[in-house]
Amino acid sequence: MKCRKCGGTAVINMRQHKLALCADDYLAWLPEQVQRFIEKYEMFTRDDRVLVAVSGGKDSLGLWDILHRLGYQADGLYIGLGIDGGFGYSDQSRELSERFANEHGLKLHVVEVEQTYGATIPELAVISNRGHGKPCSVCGLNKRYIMNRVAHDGGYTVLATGHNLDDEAAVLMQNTLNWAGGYLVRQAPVLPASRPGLARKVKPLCRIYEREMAAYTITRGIEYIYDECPHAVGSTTLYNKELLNQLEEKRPGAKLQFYLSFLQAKEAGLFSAKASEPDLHACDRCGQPTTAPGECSFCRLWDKVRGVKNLPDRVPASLVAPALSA
Ligand code: Q46
Ligand code: ZN
Repeated sequence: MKCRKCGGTAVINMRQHKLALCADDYLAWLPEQVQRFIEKYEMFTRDDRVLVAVSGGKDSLGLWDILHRLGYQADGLYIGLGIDGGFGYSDQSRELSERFANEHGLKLHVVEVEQTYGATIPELAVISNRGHGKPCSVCGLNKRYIMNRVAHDGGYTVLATGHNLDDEAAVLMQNTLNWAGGYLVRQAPVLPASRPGLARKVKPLCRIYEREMAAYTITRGIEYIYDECPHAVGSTTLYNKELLNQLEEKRPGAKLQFYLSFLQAKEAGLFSAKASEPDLHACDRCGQPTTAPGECSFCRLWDKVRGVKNLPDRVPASLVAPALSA
């Protein structure tokens, strides 16, 4: 297969775009695409300070690399969840994130949940008895909270995550199967900061296929963790991704079409945001915006754990080391 731009040997063939490219042209093409979507969805500009949530995986490291190459001010945030899975999942992912930051001279904030708050995510799931034996619900709650806190404490205006098209299409499929109106209204490339204290959330890779990100990171020589989080095994999201891949196999571009048609339908007013924005106020304990009366769900979760584990009260004043905050 030949590169459509230069006639050299292609490293990737994207059937949905009818486009095959060689390594050099691909490494130039993908960031151009991402730049196009950043502008199209008005995600951020070069004046914004962007915080990229990095997990050590191909999507988040690839995103950080692309934003850096495009000239954005992008720092990283790694959240240590304390997940082992028999192969040191969290340790490995932290090491790869730190290596990438060091090699590129980039700033990485690290928040270890256990050191900061007193328990690992799997421990927290057992103690709190939430999530039916799966740590994903407490994990999601902690990640969202810590990302918001670091963005706020460090003065970042934008929080970028590495969700790719496959992630977005799989979630969209689940939300559609459930006709989960509230989630469908909020699923978007950009979630504006609804209140001071919340950063704008953006997904610059929402139109990039997972295999395109894998090809990018490999071609760029970025080392990333190949294994998924051990708790992702058997998840509905992975199952939906498989189904969508089968569809894509028969109809190249089907996944992209599914997602883009959804965005267009939203634009045309198919889903109304009438479902009223929930009222936010400051948590009594930590001050982060919350919809819950009194303390936010993060603080209530950790209160419970502190009681069981007899931990000292250790809500940190800031999650950003003073030397790192700008
Ligand atoms: S939620 Fe669940 Fe993920 Fe947390 S415990 Fe692992 S699979 S990392 S996106
Ligand atoms: Zn709180």
